[in-house]
Parts: sequence; C-alpha cells; structure tokens
Amino acid sequence: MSNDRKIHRARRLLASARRLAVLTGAGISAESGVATFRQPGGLWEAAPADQIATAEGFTADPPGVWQWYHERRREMAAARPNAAHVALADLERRVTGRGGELTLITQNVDGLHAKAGSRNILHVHGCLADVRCTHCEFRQRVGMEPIEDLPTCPRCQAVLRPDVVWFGEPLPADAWRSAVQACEACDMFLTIGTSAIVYPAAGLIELAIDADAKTVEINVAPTPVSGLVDIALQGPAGEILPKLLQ
Ligand code: BV8
Ligand code: ZN
Repeated sequence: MSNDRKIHRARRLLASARRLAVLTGAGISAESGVATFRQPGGLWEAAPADQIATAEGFTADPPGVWQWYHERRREMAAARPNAAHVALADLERRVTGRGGELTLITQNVDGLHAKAGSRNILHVHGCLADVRCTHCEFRQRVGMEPIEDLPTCPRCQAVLRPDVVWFGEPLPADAWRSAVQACEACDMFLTIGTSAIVYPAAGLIELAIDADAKTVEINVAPTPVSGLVDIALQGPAGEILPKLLQ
C-alpha cells in the first residue's frame, strides 16, 4: 500500500481515537537539530554509550561525562520544537477537547515536547533540564542554560549528576507505571522516531499491540517493530505528523 493510502488510513484512525498513547525517541527531535544516538554521525559514535551513559562511566570521570552533557544541553538550549512536536501538542488538544486523553511517553531528555505545548508528558528517561545529587536527595530544575562545569550539591557538597536514566538504571517508578497503564488502556498507539531497541521503553509497543490498540509507526527507516504495527509510515516525523492532522 502506498504511503499516501497508509496516511489516509492512519488519519481516519486518529480522528476516532479516544485513548491515545504516544512513544517518542530522538528521531522526533532530529529536525530541530538535536543529534540522535544510533544513526551515522550520531552521539554514540563519538562517545560509546556504555562509557558515557552509565553510572560507572560517570563515577570514573565526572568532568568528562559532564562535558558531553554540557555539549548536549547547549544544543538543546538552542533547539526549537519542530512541526512534529507542534503537531503532537495540537493532537493532544483535539483529543482532550473531545473528551479523550493522550499520554505522551518520551525517551527524549531535550524538553522539546513541553516547549511545544504538550501537557501530559511522561519523561521515562528523565530530562537534562534537571540535576540531582549523587549522595543526598537534593534535585533541582536548572533548565538548559549553562551551569558549572562540575556542579556540586549546595546541601552536602557531593557532585551533582544529570537527572537522566543511564544504562543499568531503573526508570522513574511513577512515570514508568503511568506509561504502562496508558499503553495497556489505549485504543491507539503511535511510536515516533525511535529505533525501538532500548528496553524497557521499547516494550511499551508490544504492550499496546497486546491491548489490541491500533498501532502506527513513523520513522525514516525500518525498525524491529515495523513489521508488528498496523501501519508503518516511512518519512520524517515533521512531514508525516502534520499530514495526519489535516
Ligand atoms: C534498565 C540516557 C534495569 C539519557 C538512555 C541486552 C538486551 C536487552 C536489553 C539490555 C541488554 N543489555 C542491557 C539491557 C538493558 C538496556 C538496554 O535496553 N540496552 C539496549 C541498548 C540493548 N536498558 C537499560 O539499561 C535501561 N535500564 O534496564 O535497568 C534495572 C531494572 C531495575 C533495577 C535496576 C536496573 C535504561 C535505558 C535508558 C538508558 N538511557 N539515555 C540520555 O543521555 O539521553 S538510552 C538512549 O537511547 C536515549 O535515552 C534514547 O532515548 C534511547 C533510545 O534511542 P532512540 O530515542 O530510539 O534514538 P536512536 O538514535 O536510537 O534512534 C533514532 C530513531 O529516529 C531511528 O530509528 C531513526 O531512524 C529515527 N529518525 C531519525 N530522524 C527521524 C527519525 N524518525 C522520524 N523522523 C525523523 N526526522
Ligand atoms: Zn547532596
């Protein structure tokens, strides 16, 4: 079936969906100039994830890991939501306006969904606008503006870390529980701009399929779930999502 026919089908499904769950990954921010992880030239090429995005990597070299995150925070501070983020915020208003609900589950830590006006957002991998203490309960929203190279806790002087989920770390319990509930109850599920290989987030797609929801993927390339979803739309999210709302 041609992409246009698929878009037409997905648009019709969206028009009648009442309980929507949406999972987004780095791809939805690509058109805002925020680097993705696993594409050629992506973030993981320069700095392998298992050295950078792990608690062990951070403990071994806090300044080095902070350096990498300062660079990403600078990129995110300059980034603006693109048409895909805006379309999702628009979709949330339409669905809630007709008495339905939309839960936006994001693996992204760039804060662009909130900037675009989305409200019901679950940051299952945390957010780079937040830091937390490596020793006590202190945490703070510092935004994306530059902070000290090696920030320390005002309470206990221990080094602060980005409040994001690293490999081998559990996801924030409340956000994860709400994400699972939303996917188990949804009648329609969209997976947008994610390579669908990082668990447990990628497992949400199978939850939605098992809940008999209508499932749609938007990605520029095939992923492990492209053959499992009802409709796999190939193309940039910034182009495809607005078409689904026309
Ligand atoms: C946990 C930190 C246990 C924040 C990240 C072996 C097998 C299976 C699993 C594992 C395994 N070994 C280890 C694991 C578990 C591991 C895992 O899944 N590893 C994978 C790599 C195999 N998971 C974990 O460790 C998780 N924790 O399991 O804890 C536990 C439980 C209880 C108690 C204690 C411990 C933690 C996972 C979170 C790790 N943190 N990031 C940050 O720095 O950003 S992961 C990182 O990958 C980001 O968070 C990112 O969100 C996530 C997923 O990547 P994507 O968002 O999908 O981005 P990617 O570049 O991969 O893909 C972009 C996509 O967009 C592509 O498909 C591309 O085609 C598309 N695209 C590009 N442009 C566009 C587009 N699409 C549309 N439009 C465009 N314009
Ligand atoms: Zn502290």
